[in-house]
Amino acid sequence: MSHVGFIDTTYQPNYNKEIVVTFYMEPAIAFNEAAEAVAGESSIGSWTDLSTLKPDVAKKIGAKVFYFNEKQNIVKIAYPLELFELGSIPQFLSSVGGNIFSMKAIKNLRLVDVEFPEKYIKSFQGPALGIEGIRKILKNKDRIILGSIIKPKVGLSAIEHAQVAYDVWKNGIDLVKDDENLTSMVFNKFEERIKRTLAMRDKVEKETGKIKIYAANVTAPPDIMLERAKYVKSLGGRCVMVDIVSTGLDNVQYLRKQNLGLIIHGHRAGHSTFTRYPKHGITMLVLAKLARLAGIDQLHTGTVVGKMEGSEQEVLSINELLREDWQHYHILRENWSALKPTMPIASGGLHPALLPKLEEILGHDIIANFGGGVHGHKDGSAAGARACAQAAEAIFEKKSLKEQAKFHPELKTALDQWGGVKYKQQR
Ligand code: CAP
Ligand code: MG
Repeated sequence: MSHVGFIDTTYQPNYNKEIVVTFYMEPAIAFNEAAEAVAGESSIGSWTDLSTLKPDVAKKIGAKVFYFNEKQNIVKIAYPLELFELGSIPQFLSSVGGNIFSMKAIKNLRLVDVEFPEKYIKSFQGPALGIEGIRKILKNKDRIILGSIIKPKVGLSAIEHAQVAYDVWKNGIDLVKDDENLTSMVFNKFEERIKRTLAMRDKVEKETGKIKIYAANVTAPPDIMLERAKYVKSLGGRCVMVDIVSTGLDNVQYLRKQNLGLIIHGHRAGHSTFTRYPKHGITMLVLAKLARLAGIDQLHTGTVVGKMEGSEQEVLSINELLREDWQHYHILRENWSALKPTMPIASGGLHPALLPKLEEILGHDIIANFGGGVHGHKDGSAAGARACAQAAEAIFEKKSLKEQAKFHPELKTALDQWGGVKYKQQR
């Protein structure tokens, strides 16, 4: 029987051949013993030495704790690629996102970041269209893309839904989306909603000469999800939306593999069940990396200024990762150039008065989504859409919203209505 030690602080990881994971760890036993247990359980080890584990195998594919800092609660582990099945997010999560989170040896454990070798990144399809593809479809090179979630989340009939979509598209919104919990309801069946909403899209495109996108929520068990995505495609749809946490990233991979040529819009409802508590779980950054691998073209990542939790530093680092080929803050250790970039989506509590600050922090290469900030406008959804478009126009022309509102009554009303609505901003 051989004893396997998983700690070697003299070890230099090979970023081309190993997946390097950074954990935040609060141990329930001695720090080094807990680190050892985490590395073992997530790779080849057990709670005892194993007669079946050959020393040469242990040496070759055992994980290595190459750095730990007890004061900062940081553990860095290098995992040889042989421990992973290429192209499989479920297998990755069963390893480094698996049993280790249940062990009594730890009080808290957080998967902070993962650095993937190029070979691993290349084994995934990534986005079919990416930022360039989305901008090409919309013929919009450099402006913020304006989106609107039809509200109420659930409660409109298919006819009403399609009419509201028409109203906002007609008045300056580029992308209309279903809400995360709107799938196929007794009073708003999926097929009817899609048929009617896409018919309205065609009508508005004819009337305005502008391209519009409808992100139809196909979230469902995989067989039904696929049927629905094919239905969207058959009616000339350009985009489907998937709730990536509740549906599962494996199902996103499955949908992407069908090569339907559709934009996949990733809604992250439920991510905070494991991303929010700062000491335990998996960070949104890691989820975003997995979403890009799986093939999400556009992903909700937060607003900083809106109603959802997420600090400026966090949202910026996620957006940078999604957009870039190389990850700057890793000193060029991770090469994502094999996969197309994913477009970040800012959503949650946005209204026109927040748009300048949003642009100042996150830049213009985003989709800005408005739900209540369009459909809560005192004069209705059409006026709400106009107010958003007027605010975006002002930003593009480098004018203040106050100046713009002098000649744009819908924006003026929105500013009067919501100018005072500010959420706590996290640095
Ligand atoms: C926004 C939204 C989105 C959230 C998701 C909602 O509506 O439709 O689902 O933005 O959060 O249901 O809350 P409002 P995140 O514009 O009316 O707030 O993007 O942070 O994942
Ligand atoms: Mg929503």
